Order: sequence, then structure tokens, then C-alpha cells
Amino acid sequence: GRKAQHANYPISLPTLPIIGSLLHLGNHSQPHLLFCNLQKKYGPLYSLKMGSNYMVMVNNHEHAREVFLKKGKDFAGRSHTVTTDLLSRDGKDIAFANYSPSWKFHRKLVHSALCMFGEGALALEKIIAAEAASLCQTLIDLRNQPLDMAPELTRAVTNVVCSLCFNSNYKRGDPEFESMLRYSQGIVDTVAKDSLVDIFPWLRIFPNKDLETLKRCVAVRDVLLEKKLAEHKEAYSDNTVNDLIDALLKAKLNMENNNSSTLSKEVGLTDDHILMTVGDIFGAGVETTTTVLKWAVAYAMHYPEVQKKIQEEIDIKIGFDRQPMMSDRSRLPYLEATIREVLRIRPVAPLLVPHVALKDSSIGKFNIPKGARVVINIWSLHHDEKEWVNPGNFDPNRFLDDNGNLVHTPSPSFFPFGAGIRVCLGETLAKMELFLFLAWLFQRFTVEVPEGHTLPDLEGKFGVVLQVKEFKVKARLREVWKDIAIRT
Ligand code: HEM
Ligand code: PLO
Repeated sequence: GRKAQHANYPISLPTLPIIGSLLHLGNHSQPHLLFCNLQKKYGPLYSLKMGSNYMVMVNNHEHAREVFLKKGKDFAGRSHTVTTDLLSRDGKDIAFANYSPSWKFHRKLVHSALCMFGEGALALEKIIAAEAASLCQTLIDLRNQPLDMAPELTRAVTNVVCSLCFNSNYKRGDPEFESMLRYSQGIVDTVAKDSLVDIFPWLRIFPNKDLETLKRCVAVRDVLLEKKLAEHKEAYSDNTVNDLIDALLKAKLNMENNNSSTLSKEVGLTDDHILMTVGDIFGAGVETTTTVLKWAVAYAMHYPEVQKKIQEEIDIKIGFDRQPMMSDRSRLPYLEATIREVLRIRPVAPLLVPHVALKDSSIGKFNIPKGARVVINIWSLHHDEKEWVNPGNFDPNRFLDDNGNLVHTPSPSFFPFGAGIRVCLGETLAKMELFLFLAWLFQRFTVEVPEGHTLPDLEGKFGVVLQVKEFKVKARLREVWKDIAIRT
């Protein structure tokens, strides 16, 4: 229990109700910025109470490292919330499930399934390349119009995850695919808008309309997932594991055959678990990667000199006679550096998903009570002036040495994927996708502001991911390609 009187808890914000209202007024409606700024007054570690939730805000990398790594197990919990319980059938997934044998088991299963597909990395590379080719063809077809690239990027990334989860693939305009894009957007809009409600409980105002939308979209998603599961059960054969659903089914059948009923009770590999786990990978796989691609395009438009350098590097190291491959990664340090800089300056998950203290513990010299929600402000870490020179400036060179080689880590204050027990499960996949999609794109196109339009807004919209506001692009086919038939 708590040693309430004597414990040395982090400094607590005095004006708690005001935080909530601050966020709903004026320009400060971006929690990651507000909580970053509050450091100036309260220091890097402070607490606040929202309703009955005691929250601890972490703003520097020393403290983050303790939460992620040094005391990772103390802080590996998640809490139940209305919206995530809706999304995950009370935490029968990975991202929103509390630390438990069942969570551990599912995470391991998915991890080894992803590794397996990664080992057939060739296969994964082929899948991504096919989607990149199709994306580029679409851009050629539409190149004379000011284009919102978001749906095209989403389509490409969704298809990669579809191959992984369902071993299926969609053509442009497929109704099932379109419905999938719609419900996913609906979930992001409502779960993520202001309404991350009780994932971030200071966002109190939760219009019922949004909750209805969320429920409706989750229901549509569930019908689709259930259909996929039924099809996979029908077609399942022991010796061919084609995708994530097969891998999960195989684990389930193994467990049932082994009669290890205690184990299966404990970890509960039910249909619900399979569905929610796949839903998680699907959601996490699409929204995050697509968002980074959008940010990368937006920054390339703002910084034509960066775009030019990426293209020069590609022209020299790959040329125009062949497609970019994963094996080119080490030869394109400038592109790598740009990807890292995008992940730094606009972290996908600026406040992660709150961790929960599973027992009484400590951060720095402060005690943290069991049950506290610990929010790590990745935005603060990535914009820490003690760690980064002019952190607000976009500059891929900070990740390169004087010879243009990648530096291992210019600062330890860099955690775009988190770290430790709850580290992102899709980091490897995400990095593959970012590298290949962007290499294909910049090999062929220059992205610019279409006539009569303005540069993208770089501010971002806080939500379950830090979203880019919609913008229009002109994807201009580069001169050299005009004479070359696109090789796909
Ligand atoms: C969790 C970042 C792509 C699956 C996370 C977390 C972050 C993150 C910051 C939370 C860590 C924490 O709570 O401490 C990113 C970024 C991505 C990306 C920046 C793309 C650039 C992906 C992809 C997948 C994925 C492609 C799917 C294959 C997951 C899952 C979790 C997670 C399942 C929950 C892990 C857990 O709670 O145990 N990711 N992610 N992510 N990510 Fe990603
Ligand atoms: C995105 C919308 C989907 O329809 C459902 C979904 C599932 C998993 C979530 C993801 C959403 C957003 C990004 C999250 C991911 C789990 C881990 C990831 C929160 C809500 C991050 C960046 O932490």
C-alpha cells in the first residue's frame, strides 16, 4: 500500500481542474506541448490528479530510461479505459492489455510470427515492393492534379498489413477494402480526436456522438475480422502457415491438442484473443506507418534541399535501372537520417500509451505509488534543448557525422518506438516499410506544392497518433523517368 505521509512523491500540480480547461481553450489544446511547457515551472517529473487517476508525467530521458528499462517490469502495466475496452474487448489484445501471462503469451506469439515473415524477409520485401510500385503508378496516373496523398499511402500500407495478417490483397476500389479504410479512419477520428478520453483522462469532454461512431466502426471492423477468422479456420491446414491468423490458429490448436488445459485457461487463447490481436496489429500497423510517411512527404516539401540530397544519394547508389532493396539500406545513410529526423521531430505517439505502475516503485529520487499512470512525454525527450541543438529545426544532418555516415546515436533522448517490455512490436517492419516506400517515391518523384496551394501545416494534431493536417501535393515525375518506361 501507500506510505502516504512520508513518501517522497513527485511535485503535484496545484491547479488541477485548470489543466482540463486549458486543453479545451485556445491554442494550448495540444497536451504534449502543454505538458512539455509545464516542466519550466515544475521540473521534469511532476504529477497531477485527474478524477481518481493519479498521473505521473515524465519529461526527460534519464527518467524515461528508468521506466522503460531499469524498472521496466514495475511499469509495464496498462489500465482499463472505456474506449480501449471497447476497441479490444476488455484488453484481449496486446497494446491495451495489462501485464499478464496472457499478454506475455500473445506478444511472444506475434513476435515470433513477425520474425518468421521477416526471415522470409524476401517475401515481405516483395510485398512492400509490389505496393510501392502500385503507389508510384497511381501517382503517375494522377500526377497532373493536386493530390491528397493520404488515401494512397494508407492503401499501400494497409495492403502490406493485409498480406501479413490475412494473406490477402486488395485492388483499388474493392468495396471490402474501402469499408476497411472507412472504419479505421472512424476509429482514429473518435478514439484519437479530443476524445482519447480516458486513455488520457484530462480530456474529459467526450461527446456521445463520438462514442456512437466508435462503437459503429468497431462493429464493422469486428464483422470483417470474424469473417477472416472463419475463412481461415475453414482453410486451415497444419503444415502451411501463410499469415498471422494461421500462426495464431496453429498455436490455439497445439494448445488444445496438448491438453494443457491449465495453460490455456491461464493464457486464454480464445477466438476473441485472436480477433483482437489481429485488430491491434492491423490498427498499429496502418495508422503509425502511414502517419510517418505523410510527415516525411510534408517535410520534403518544406525542405527541397533535403529532398534533393536524398535523390542525389539514390541516383548515385541505386540509379535508375533497378528498384530500391532492403540491402541498399546501409548505402543510403542520408535517407536513413531523414527518417530518424522525422521520427524525432514529430514522434508518432508523443505521449505513448500510458504505462501503469504494477507495484510501489520509484523514478529518480521520487516514490511512485502502485497504480499510478505513468505518461512518458516523448515530445519532451525529442525536443530537449540539453540534448539537441535547436530541437525545433528539421535537420537530418544531426544523425550523420562529418563523413556523412550515420552516428550510432547523437543523443540518448530518442525513443520513437519506446523501449523495454512494452517496446513497439512492429519496429522492424515499420522501418522496412518507411525505407522502401520513401526510396521508391524519391527515386521517381519530386514532391512540391501545387500551384495555388500552400505548404503543409507542420504543427500536427494530437490524438492516439500525432496526425498531419490534410495537404495537397504535386508529385512530379523526375526528368530521367519521363523517358524510361516504369519498371515494376
Ligand atoms: C506499441 C511506435 C509501427 C505494433 C508502440 C509504442 C510506440 C510505437 C511508441 C508504445 C510503446 C509504449 O507504450 O511504451 C511505433 C511507430 C511505428 C510503429 C513510430 C511506425 C513508424 C508499428 C507496426 C506495428 C506495431 C507496423 C505492427 C506490426 C505495435 C504494438 C504495440 C506497439 C502491437 C503495443 C505493444 C505493447 O503494448 O506491448 N509502437 N509503432 N507498431 N506497436 Fe508500434
Ligand atoms: C488505430 C486505429 C485502429 O482502428 C485501432 C488501433 C489499434 C492499435 C493502436 C492504434 C489504433 C493506434 C496506435 C497505437 C496502436 C497500438 C500501439 C500504437 C496506439 C487505435 C502506438 C503508437 O502506441
